[in-house]
Amino acid sequence: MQWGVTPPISLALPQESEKRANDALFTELKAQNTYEHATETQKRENVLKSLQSIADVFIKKVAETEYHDNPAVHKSARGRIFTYGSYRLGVFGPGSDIDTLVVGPKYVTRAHFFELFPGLLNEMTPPGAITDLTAVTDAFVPIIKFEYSGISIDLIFSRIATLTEIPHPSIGWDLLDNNLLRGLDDAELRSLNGTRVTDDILKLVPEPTSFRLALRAIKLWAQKRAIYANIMGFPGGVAWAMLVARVCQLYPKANGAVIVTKFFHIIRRWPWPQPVLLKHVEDGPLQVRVWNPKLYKGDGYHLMPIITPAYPSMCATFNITHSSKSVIQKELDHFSGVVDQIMLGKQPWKTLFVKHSFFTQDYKYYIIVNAASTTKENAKIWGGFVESKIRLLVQSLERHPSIQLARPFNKGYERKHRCLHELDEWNKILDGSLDYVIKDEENADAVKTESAVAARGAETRAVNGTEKAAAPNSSTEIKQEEQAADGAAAPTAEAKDTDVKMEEEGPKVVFTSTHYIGLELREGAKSLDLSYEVNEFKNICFAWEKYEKELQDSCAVGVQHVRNWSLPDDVFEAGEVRPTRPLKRKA
Ligand code: 3AT
Ligand code: MN
Ligand code: MN
Repeated sequence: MQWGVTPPISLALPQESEKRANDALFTELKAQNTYEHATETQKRENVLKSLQSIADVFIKKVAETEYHDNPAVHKSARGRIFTYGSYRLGVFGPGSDIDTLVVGPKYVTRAHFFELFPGLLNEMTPPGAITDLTAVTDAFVPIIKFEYSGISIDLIFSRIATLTEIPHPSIGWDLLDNNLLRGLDDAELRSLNGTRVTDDILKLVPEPTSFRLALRAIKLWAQKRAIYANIMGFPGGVAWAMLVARVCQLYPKANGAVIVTKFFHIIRRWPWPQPVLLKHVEDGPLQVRVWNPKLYKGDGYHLMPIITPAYPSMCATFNITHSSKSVIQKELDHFSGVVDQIMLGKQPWKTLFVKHSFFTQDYKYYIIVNAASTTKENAKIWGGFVESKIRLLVQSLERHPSIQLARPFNKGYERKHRCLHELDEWNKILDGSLDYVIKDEENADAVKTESAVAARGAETRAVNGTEKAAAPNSSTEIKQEEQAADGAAAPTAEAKDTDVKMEEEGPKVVFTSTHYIGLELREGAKSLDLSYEVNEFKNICFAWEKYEKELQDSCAVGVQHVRNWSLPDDVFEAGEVRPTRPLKRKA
């Protein structure tokens, strides 16, 4: 039998040494804390059982109002819970959420879900069990998020428009039948999609145990290397899962350790933009778009297409940019050598999971994008929006003739500052020097520009327990620069502990979320003017309707560049060596 779209490469069973390597991998993954304790997993199962009961009551409630004169409908009214994401794939760790889907019959709508489910959650669980509940009705995938006994839950809903009754729990039922999608709107289709894709992936791998072990290893590796983040233009969890699944199909009898090794060798040589497919792309009963570069020009631009198996197939990696592709390629090349050493017993598995050096070594120049707000709530909304646009900035930086590579760090930093300025000045302050000319470090003018950046950074530093904010003073620029060198425009880590106190006293509190983009310049590029790219990016941010209507008075965005030695303290971990400024030649 053939798994996937080509015959297997090898049907070999693991050799003794490969079995030992597999055991060692399992041991290392446990040591890296990627597995949670069995009692915690039991807790998750109980939570899911409870959610199933709540879903049944929810559907019954709707049945009673919509069909009050039809007891037959009440009697058979029930819902069904499915999961997707890492929980469904069996690769969740201690910090994972449970991605959960509630499915109801045709008369139950998303509006019912948002109206009734939060109340039922509170009524049907012990007091205090449900916390931090937020409902996002207008999201791409509408969602209710909450913590249930300390476990994060992402809860989404879809009805099945062709069913008046959800099958009895004694009947095995999945969502893989394409006809179940008939009559649904886009949000409902997307809500069903997560479960359909994960279920399909599991069906399309020959040996789930090997798949899971290998996927845990690859996910941990990708996280450690900062190349795991869909929103930032790297593969997300589903895309990494599909890559590993494809390798499993090519080596149906291999164990996890062998899959990991083959993963690096196969994916490193993948003839992109040829897509990674787990099965042939299916046609289906709906008038919806299915990934097809022959039909849709846009699909032809995907650099590393990894295609979801379930109808309607989509590209899970449409976000990938030239830079992220080249970063991923470099990582694959390097670690293909490392895994070979590991399989030869010359290196331990932990060398695969070594941390990235994004801030410590990789770049000389960094772009800093700051989204700021005077309220925590708006900071979340505005920060999320700005984050979703970083990729566009990265793509426009990539088009700049002097830039070889622009790599966003995979996660943002949330901070809290005290600011001596009114917010209307923040758009300027966050920009640092207000110009984006990066010049050769020998150039005296450039050094001056950078001091200005750093000095402005100093003005906006947060106050921590030991240090009060230095009032800005342009005549002591050099001194402030020194101060700021260890924290330009960023507070130190301790600032978080003093949050409460800070809010009550003194100057305005400003919340920021900050993203870093590492820049590699083309050979010979001595100076670089990024004002066009930066303004274009800011205009995109300022053009957001919600910003214009609601956020303008409380939110700001700024972009600055810094040298590696001016990065803030809190991006470095204890024991990491931060870049230092080379000693200046006295002229
Ligand atoms: P964790 O173990 O939870 O960290 P995961 O793979 O389960 O890993 P998520 O819970 O973030 O990751 O996501 C689960 C799925 O939800 C993956 C994807 O199908 C969907 N999803 C997550 N974020 C988004 C998004 N912003 N837009 C669309 N789908 C998303
Ligand atoms: Mn998850
Ligand atoms: Mn989730």
